[in-house]
Amino acid sequence: MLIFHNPVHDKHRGRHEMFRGKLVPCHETPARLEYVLDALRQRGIGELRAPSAPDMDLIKRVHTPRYVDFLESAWREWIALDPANAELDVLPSIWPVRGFRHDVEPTNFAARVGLFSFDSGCPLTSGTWEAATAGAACAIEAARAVSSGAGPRTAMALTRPPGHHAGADFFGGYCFLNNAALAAQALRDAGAARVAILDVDYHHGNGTQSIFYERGDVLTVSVHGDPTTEYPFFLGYADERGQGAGQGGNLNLPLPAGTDFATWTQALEQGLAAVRAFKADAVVVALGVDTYEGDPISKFKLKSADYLHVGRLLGELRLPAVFTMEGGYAVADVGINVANVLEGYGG
Ligand code: Q9C
Ligand code: ZN
Repeated sequence: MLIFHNPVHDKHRGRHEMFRGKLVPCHETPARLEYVLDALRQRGIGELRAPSAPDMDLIKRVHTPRYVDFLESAWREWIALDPANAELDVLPSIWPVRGFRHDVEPTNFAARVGLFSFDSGCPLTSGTWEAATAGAACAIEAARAVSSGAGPRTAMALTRPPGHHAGADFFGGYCFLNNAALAAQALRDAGAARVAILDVDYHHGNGTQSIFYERGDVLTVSVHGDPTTEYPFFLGYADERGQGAGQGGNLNLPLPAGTDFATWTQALEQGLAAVRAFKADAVVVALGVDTYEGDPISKFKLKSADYLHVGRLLGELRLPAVFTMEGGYAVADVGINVANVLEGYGG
């Protein structure tokens, strides 16, 4: 297995996220990835690779050009407003909800931050652009590596910030560029006619779903906490099945908070059955380990040893596969849990 590791992930370093009227320290920290790297090294899992330059053309096909341009210039604009801003993160404070216009792009910076985001828990920092684009490069190269007939059939984009909440033109949920969607598009471009994305993060992969909702060539499946009570609340329900050419091409498997491994596995099996029925040529696994019993912001009950079994079940698909790193906030155990998935997966 090839592991494309983002060497500049730690340039994205949020200070605070808004929670119940207070700014609290970010859950999504650089240490998360260091624990994964340590666990993989210790157990001799995978061959580490560094990515080369990101394919901006591909990024601007999955995301809108105006959103990508905004991300690229956001930090510069922020500090141009006031040099003292260099010590602060960018957080949105106003959003165009129902009845407001989305076609106009105000020149005001705060207005554009709101236009391109959906929550106040996702700080944009001085190095967010550099880290997110290098992460996108990891995902794209992982996809290209498993597409070349001779090479290994499994690769991982070991990166942060994560990606699955980011849509074509918005950030949120600690995500800026949708690495899983970029990997899926790169697999399509490299010749896979049908690609499935299987999202096992605790939270619904709203960004990924929205990007492919009207497309028939990419199946999106997500097993997650029921959005009636769990973030991101406004998407991820079972009746969202896709639209137009994408009709039937989205499957949501919401589960109540408190779900244990036995019940979670039944949902995963349903997801795997959908991937098989779709006759996917390749799969992208959006791997979040915030389903762990010790996760501070999530409510499923998976134990570390369960992740070996998760890996085995995913491996039974026997498809070229790209893993992307999504959530998981029990920082010291994230490494063990991710390494267990990859060890169980084999290859
Ligand atoms: N105080 C991912 O797992 N906020 N994103 C939760 C906690 C958002 C999670 C509030 C959670 C986003 C990639
Ligand atoms: Zn998550």
